[in-house]
Amino acid sequence: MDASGIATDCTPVRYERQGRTGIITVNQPPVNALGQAVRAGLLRALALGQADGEADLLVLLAAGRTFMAGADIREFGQAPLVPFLSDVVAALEASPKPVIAVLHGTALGGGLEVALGCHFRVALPGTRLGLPEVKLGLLPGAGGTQRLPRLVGPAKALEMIVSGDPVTAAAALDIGLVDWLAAEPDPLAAGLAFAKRVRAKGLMPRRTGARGDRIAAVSPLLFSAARDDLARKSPHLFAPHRCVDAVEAACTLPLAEGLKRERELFLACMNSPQRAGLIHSFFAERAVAKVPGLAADATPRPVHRVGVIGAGTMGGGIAMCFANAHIPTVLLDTTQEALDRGLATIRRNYQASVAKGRLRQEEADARLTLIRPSLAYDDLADADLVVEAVFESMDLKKQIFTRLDQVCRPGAILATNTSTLDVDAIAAVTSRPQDVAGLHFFSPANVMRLLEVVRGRETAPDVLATAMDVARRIGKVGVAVGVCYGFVGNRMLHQRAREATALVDEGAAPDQVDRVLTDFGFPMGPFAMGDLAGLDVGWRIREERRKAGDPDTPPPGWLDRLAEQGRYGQKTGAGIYRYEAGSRTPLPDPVTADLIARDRAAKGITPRAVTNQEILERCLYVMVNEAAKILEEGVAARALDVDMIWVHGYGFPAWRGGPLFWADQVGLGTILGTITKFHQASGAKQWQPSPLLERLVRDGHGFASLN
Ligand code: T1G
Repeated sequence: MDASGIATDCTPVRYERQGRTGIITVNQPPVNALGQAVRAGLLRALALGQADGEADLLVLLAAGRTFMAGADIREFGQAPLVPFLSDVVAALEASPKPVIAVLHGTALGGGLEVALGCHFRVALPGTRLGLPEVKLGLLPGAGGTQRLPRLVGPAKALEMIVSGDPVTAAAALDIGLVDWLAAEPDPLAAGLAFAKRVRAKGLMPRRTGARGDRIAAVSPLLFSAARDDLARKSPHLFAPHRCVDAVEAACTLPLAEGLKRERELFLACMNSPQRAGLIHSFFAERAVAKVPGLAADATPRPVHRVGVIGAGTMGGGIAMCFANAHIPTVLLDTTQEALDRGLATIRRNYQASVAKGRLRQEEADARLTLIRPSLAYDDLADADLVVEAVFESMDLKKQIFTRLDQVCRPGAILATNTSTLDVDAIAAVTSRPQDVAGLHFFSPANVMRLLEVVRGRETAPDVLATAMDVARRIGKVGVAVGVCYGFVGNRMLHQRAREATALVDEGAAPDQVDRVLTDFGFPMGPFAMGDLAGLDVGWRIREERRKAGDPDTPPPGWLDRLAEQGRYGQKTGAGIYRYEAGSRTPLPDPVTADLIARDRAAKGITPRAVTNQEILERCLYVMVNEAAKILEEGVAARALDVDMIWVHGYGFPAWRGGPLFWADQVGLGTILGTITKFHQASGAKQWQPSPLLERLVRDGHGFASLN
């Protein structure tokens, strides 16, 4: 109860008055999402404010770490509940008393739309403001596409709504999105201070919806250019195109009709399967951070100093990840040349970010100084975590871990970046296997968001908890996996690569296979990816496995012939495809076609016409079947873990939700039927239906039931 004696609880919203200022506070942890209760509470509190004769203006703010971060995403896909958010926004805008929104933390989506309905907006330092709906396969559905253009102009609004990226408080002031950057540390103090200014200037409500000056005479070229850009950059995505339609409506229709058009477009997005896939990705990305079965008291160990062994492409990228998180890092290699080469690459990467305006020079310099080159293992003695990132040789990795076991302090975590080798065998050469884990980064390590956190047989719970926490701190999507050949991602990739190669053996062309997968939504197909990663990598691994007598590795074929000729892909100007000088565009190459034809002849294969549907089914269903085996073995705990590994590590389109979410959309019965058909036709092990898949089909369940 405050000095004025007025406080009414409209849980989770509260109305109270301080002096002549009515204060509406939303309090719905963790992010004040605008669920039904908050919407209803806002309307009740607003009505109280209107009725409160002592209050001449109202301040709207939120408790906790952030202003409203949007509609409650969990409500999507269910029957819509009244009051609708657009009704709340309209009521705020219509208020006869000035309403001031005070923004802190993240004012996103419906939260920013609520603020756009208010008459004045004040932001605290550090606030981020945006309309990220498009990232969920949606568009702002509570007036954002109609009011934002009226406030900041159609070009800026289009940029913000189509990208979904937030702007800073300072930028928001520059574009007129907010009226004032508060110096006060807390929203209430800032609101009361700005209320004084409004009162002093006798300011009346300013209704954004009524403004027309910024949307008059907008050239249609703005929208056609945006559509062309989208057709080039995101040909598969539905929502961004609808965003352009909605902003165009704001510039061509009166507000009421524009809002109606926005609603139609919003519902079209809501009904698009892409929305379901992207919302699954949103929640799955957060769920993977919570490792099932990891004891709540498994407290992460402190990690303030890190060591990275190997200054090659992976090691350098990994060192950048830690420096980017402001963690001092010792980068160790065996020769000064190797160190100089590694540091030069790191320096070049930072300069490229500065040149693109993504990083200030001082920040780049500061990060570079956090990476200390070294030739001496003793410099790792006080490291809290060491990541080994040398090339794939078990002997070399065992030597390194034996050395680390001697020099590193007790309690230090020893991690390997191996992508295929047995983490338990590496741990076994140390006296502390409980402190060993895998941290499998993806190339380029400073860019790719995925981090497979490999839990060995002996890995201690707090070591796993530390690794997951480190993933969060360096901005990665950490996914916990068990030990097996290729862990989760590469094990499935291996099956897809085998099927893709077999399809070419049987008659398909590499570019046909790649086109089927890019049409599906992958940024590139398996063969173009092979050329990017380097055909020598796969060739050396196959050669090692053939030498080890692995029955699973096929005999040498056209892919090996290419590598034997030194055609490693982009880095040698030719691989499966050929590349014009300075270009990364893969061009079909008659040399490869000839090699394939001769390889088929040598194997007695008469090529046949292969349909795109067969290519899609064989490349993706083999992954689904392998993923089911991985889940059965417990190498992955949940289907969503597999989904996030493929979305963040292998370019599986996020709008399809990941391979197992997608499989549920296709229908596991259909997939199992086709897998069984392929198995009967080929007898191949990879097509042996997974018992888990059979069980799910029998029980009428989907992979979602395993989340
Ligand atoms: N609805 C429901 N739950 C949400 C949520 C939301 N909007 N935002 C976050 N959560 C949950 C999240 O799942 C997690 O739960 C916890 O809150 C903490 O989140 C009509 C159509 C705000 C920047 O897209 O970007 O408005 O895992 O771990 O890293 O036009 O959350 O603890 O159980 O992410 O500090 C538009 C989404 C909605 C913003 C905070 N809004 N949220 O990040 O914490 S659509 C968004 C975020 C819309 C209107 C439309 C981030 C964050 P749990 P967190 P964080």
